[in-house]
Amino acid sequence: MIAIWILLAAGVALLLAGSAFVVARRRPGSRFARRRRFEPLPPLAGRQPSPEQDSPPRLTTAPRPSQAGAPGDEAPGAPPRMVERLSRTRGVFSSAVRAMRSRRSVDEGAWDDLEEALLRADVGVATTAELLAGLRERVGAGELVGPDSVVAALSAELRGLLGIPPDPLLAMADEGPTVWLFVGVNGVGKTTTIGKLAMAQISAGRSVLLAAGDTFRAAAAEQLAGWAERVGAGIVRGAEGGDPSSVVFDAVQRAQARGVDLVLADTAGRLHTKVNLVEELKKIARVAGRPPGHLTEVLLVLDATTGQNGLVQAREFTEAVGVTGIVLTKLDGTAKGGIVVAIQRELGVPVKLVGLGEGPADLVPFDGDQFVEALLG
Ligand SMILES: Nc1nc2c(ncn2[C@@H]2O[C@H](COP(=O)(O)OP(=O)(O)OP(=O)(O)O)[C@@H](O)[C@H]2O)c(=O)[nH]1
Ligand SMILES: [Mg+2]
Repeated sequence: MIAIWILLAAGVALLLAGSAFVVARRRPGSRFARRRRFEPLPPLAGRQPSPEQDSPPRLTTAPRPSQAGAPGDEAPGAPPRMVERLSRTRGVFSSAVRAMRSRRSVDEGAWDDLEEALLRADVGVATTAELLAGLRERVGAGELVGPDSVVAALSAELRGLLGIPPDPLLAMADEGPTVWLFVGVNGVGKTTTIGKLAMAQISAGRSVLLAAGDTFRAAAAEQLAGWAERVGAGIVRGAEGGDPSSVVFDAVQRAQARGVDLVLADTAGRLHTKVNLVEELKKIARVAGRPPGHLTEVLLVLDATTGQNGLVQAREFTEAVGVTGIVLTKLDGTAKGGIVVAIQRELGVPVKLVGLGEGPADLVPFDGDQFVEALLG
C-alpha cells in the first residue's frame, strides 16, 4: 500500500514539473523563451566567406515585437533575400539576358543589349567597355559559343571583379574598446546603419555603446537615442553644437571604464568638398584612435541610388580619413546596383555591408557571389 502511495506522489510531482517547464517556455521574456530568441550567432567580425550559401548570412536574431513589420515578404526576423531586394537592378539585367538567350547566336544586337544593361545598372563606362571587349575576344576566338556561355562568362567576370570578402569583415581590436566610425554625406543612411549594426552586434554577444557625434542637429542625437533604446545599446551624447570629437572621446572613456567592447560613432553628414568639415572629421578619427580606443574601421556610407556620383565622394573621403570599407545603402530602391562593381574596381576599397531596406534586419554582409547570382542567376 505504502509503495502505491509513493508511486502516485512521484507521478504527480513529475506532472507538475513538466507543466511548469512548458509555461516557462511560453512566457515571453522567460529564460527559455529568451534563449530561443537570442540563439548565439557568429559575430560579424569573424565571418568566414562561404560560397555555398544561397541566402545572405544571418546577421541578426529575430526582431523583438516592437521591431516587427520590416519591409519585405520574408518571415518576420528573416534576413532579407538579396534576390528579392535587388529586383530593380535585376530587372535591368534580366531583360537583356532574356533577349540574349532568345537569339540563336551572339550578334551585334545581343552585345548592344548587354552594354545597355551594364550601363543602366551603373557598372560604369570603362568597366563595361573592358568587360565586353574581353567577352567579344573570347567569342571571336571560339572559346565562348552561344548566348548561354556568354552570360555564364559575364557572371564569372563580375564575380572576379567583386573579389572575396575581407576576413575579418569588420575588425575588432584585441583589447580595449574597438571604435567603428561612420562617415558620409547627408542622408545616406549613417545613423540607420549604426542602429542596424548595433542590433546585429548585440545579438552576437557584444556590448555596444553609440557615440552621438552628430552634434550639428538636435534631432540627430534623438534619432540615435531611439535606436539605442530599440536595440539595447548605451549612448553618449554631447551638447548641441558641441565638439563632436569630445563626444567620441567621452564615449571611448566610458566604454573603457565599463568594459564595453564596441563604440559605434555617428558623425554629421558633410560634403567631401567642405575643407573645415573634412578637417573636423580627421580630428574625430584621431581622437577615436587614441588609447585606450582602437579605431579599426572607418566606414564610408554611400547611397546606392546616387550611382556614379558616390565614387567622387568615396575618393575624397578615402584620401581624408583612410576609409577601410564601404556600406552601400538603399540597394533595395535602385536599378543602379552595378555601382558595387565600379566601387570595388575603381577604389580598391571593399564594400563590406549593404543596406537592403529600412528595417532593423535589413543590413547584410556583402557577398559578391550572391550579388551576381541575384542579378544574372
Ligand atoms: N530603402 C532604404 N532606406 C534606407 C536604407 N538605409 C537608410 N535608409 C533611409 O534613409 C534615410 C536617411 O537615413 P539616415 O540614417 O538618417 O541618414 P544619415 O546619413 O544619418 O543622414 P544625416 O544624419 O542627415 O547625414 C532614412 O529614411 C532611412 O530610413 C536602406 O538600406 N534602404
Ligand atoms: Mg545621421
